[in-house]
Parts: sequence; C-alpha cells; structure tokens
Amino acid sequence: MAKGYVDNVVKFAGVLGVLAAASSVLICCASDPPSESASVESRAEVAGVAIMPLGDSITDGAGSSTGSSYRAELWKRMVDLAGYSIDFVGSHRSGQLPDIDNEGHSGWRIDQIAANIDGWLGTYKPQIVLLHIGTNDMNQNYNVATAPDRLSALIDQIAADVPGVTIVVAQIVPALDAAINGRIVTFNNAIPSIVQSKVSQGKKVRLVDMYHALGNADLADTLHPNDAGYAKMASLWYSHLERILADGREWPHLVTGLESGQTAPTWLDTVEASSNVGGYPCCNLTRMESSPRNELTHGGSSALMYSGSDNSATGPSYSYNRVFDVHVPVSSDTVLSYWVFPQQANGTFVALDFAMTDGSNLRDSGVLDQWGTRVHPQFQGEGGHLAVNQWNLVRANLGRLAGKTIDRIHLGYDQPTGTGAFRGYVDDIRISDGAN
Ligand SMILES: [Ca+2]
Ligand SMILES: [Ca+2]
Repeated sequence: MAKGYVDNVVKFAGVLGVLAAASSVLICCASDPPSESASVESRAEVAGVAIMPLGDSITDGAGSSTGSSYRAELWKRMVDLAGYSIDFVGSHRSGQLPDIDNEGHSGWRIDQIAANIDGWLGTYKPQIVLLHIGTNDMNQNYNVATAPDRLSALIDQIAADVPGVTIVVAQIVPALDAAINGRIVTFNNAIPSIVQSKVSQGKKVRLVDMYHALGNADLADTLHPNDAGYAKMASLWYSHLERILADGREWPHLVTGLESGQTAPTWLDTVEASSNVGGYPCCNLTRMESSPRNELTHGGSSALMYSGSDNSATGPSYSYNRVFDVHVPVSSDTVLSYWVFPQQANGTFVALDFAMTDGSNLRDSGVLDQWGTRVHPQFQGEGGHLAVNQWNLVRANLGRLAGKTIDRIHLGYDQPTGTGAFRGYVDDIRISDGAN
C-alpha cells in the first residue's frame, strides 16, 4: 500500500516539450530540389520521407518566436531522436530549422488551399500530409456550416492527387475569442466522422486532436499557438508519424544522459511537495536537491544528483522534485528506463515519477519494473533490487498508462520508516516506444 504523497494536480502552463539543443541538428536538405521524374520510393531513399506541412499561418508559424510553427520541434524529434531522414516539402519557406519548406499560407481558408493544392502535390509528391486548416474559415465566419464539406472534399482531392498518400487531419487548435472558438468546436465535432468515412473508403487518413491538447496558455494571441503550444502540436504529429512509419524500430520520446546538447532539466532542486525531508547534512542545505553534477556517471560526464535528509522515522517522509517539463503521449508499448546509483540504503528509496496531464501519476499507477516491483520510491527501496554504490537499471513497461500523456517528470524520495541522509545519482533516462 502506498503511503506516499498524493499529487495535488498542479498544472503548469509553460510546457516546453522535449527540447533537444538546436546545436545538434544537421544542416541539410533545405535546398534539395524535388525531382519530378523520381518515384515516391526513390525520393524517400534519397532525401527522406517527404512530408508536407499544409495549412495556414499556424503551419507557417505565426505566434512562434522563431516563425517555425511546430516544424522545428517536429524536425528535431524525427531526425535527432528517431533517427529518420525526412524532407519537408512545399512551395513556401519560413522558420528557423534545417528544412524550412512547407505549405503554410497565412490567412488562407479551405477553399483557397483547395484551389492550389493540385499543383503543389504534383510538384512535391508528399508521402504524408499534415493538414491543419479551417481556422480562417471560422475567423472570417466564412460559410461555416459547409466548412466540414469543404474539408471533406479537400481530403478527397489530396488522396486522388497522390495515390498512397497518408493524410493526418487535425481537429484545429482553440481560439481565445469565444465566438470564433464556438465555431471551431462545431467544425471540429464534424471531423471525426469525415475521417472515418475516408478510412471506410480505404483512404489512408488519420485524425489528430489538436484542440484538446492546447489550452489558453498555449496561445500567443487570439488564433495562434505560442512556442509551448507548437511543441505540443509537434509531439502529436510525431506520435502519428510513428504509427505511419512504424517499422519495428525503437521510437524515442525522451533520451537524456544529462550531457551537453541533450535534454536538460527544466527545474533544478525544485520541490513540488515534501514532508519530513530536509537538506543533506552539509553546506546549509534545506531541501532535497535534484540537479546535474559532473561527479559520478553511468555515461558521459554528467548525471542527475539527488540528496536530502529524512527527518522522521515514523511519519510520512517524502520529497517529490520537479525535473523535466514534457508532453509525452504514452502507448501500449512505451517503456521507461533509467540508471540509478544509490550511495547508501536510504538512497535506494528513490524513483522517477510522472505527473500525467489527467492528474494521475506513475508511482500510484501499479506500473512494475523488470523485477516486478512497483515504480514508486518506497517500493523501490523495500524491493531490495537496487544495490548500494553501483549502477542499477530500472526498466518499466508503461502500457498501463496507455492513452495518457506525461506532463512532468519528477524525482521522488519516499520512505515511511527509517531516517537519515540519502544521496545518489540518476543517469541515462529514456522513454521510448517499441523498445522491447
Ligand atoms: Ca525540403
Ligand atoms: Ca550522463
């Protein structure tokens, strides 16, 4: 039975996603001219999977600090994390990323996209189209009742133009203006049945709900996402691309060894909640620490150090510290792994924990590690599988959390009995799909 702390469902708006350092991206592909004679297959071999980001200013990048929309973050995930070769295609160029091609046309409605799409598709022959359109129809109150019909016809048009193309259709992001947002909700509600009808016809069409993924805090203005909102959009497109391209390879969502250029903690030494845990008896520390050190590592030169002091042998003693702000959708085959090096027995009462977007958490989910021990700091310590003064792998299938989204990653200490100092390191954290 878990005696640990119960998450108070503190929601933080500024989700930055899993942002790898931009310095690690490779400069390529931006000037690759499309070969009109090449087949789709040979294009994929040469330049990567051809993906057309298609829509309006939200695809162009309005509201994004770099003008890159979701495209920069999606590129980083696809290329740097998943190891794919991709080629964004389109006649428009905008943003700051290695491949700035897209078909994001600021201010355009569905009918305007439809009037031009045949030519674009003929030129660029995308294998995958990421379609986010309709915001301007709603903003202009332009024949909104028939907007779903126009979207349906546009999907048919794309499918007819490029045999075999996969179209990912978005339920569009919300607007701050109540009247516009009301029209968006009505429009969005019509999209699932449209997508289903295309699927029934044998077309490769998928639905992605961008509306419920973004909150008001994810918008830069009335209509456009901010960087946090675009990062969430990228994570959703990324998950669909996994399902479309799935070839059995591991599909990483977060990979970090705390090294330079890898995903760094969002928060350092930041307590989310604690009881009867103070600072490690040194240096006037007053709370549990959780921040990288260049001391002892499983790999590279840095690891996440944790330390504190359990001040009660009878009452609940815990500290859950915020570390990474993420947005990671969990699937049936998502796996968490990390390495932990406890420096004393008390130091084994630690585990990574998740705050999910629905308010639930990892530690109370019943998820088990490779030993059959719950991934809860108390159970990890009591389980006895974490050896002191050596690196221990903890690996857990997160299938129990399938359908949920990880909002934050915490590092927790939790030990109802026992008292004294605790300290150790965590390194090589990995969350990925299909890693079995
Ligand atoms: Ca390109
Ligand atoms: Ca490391």
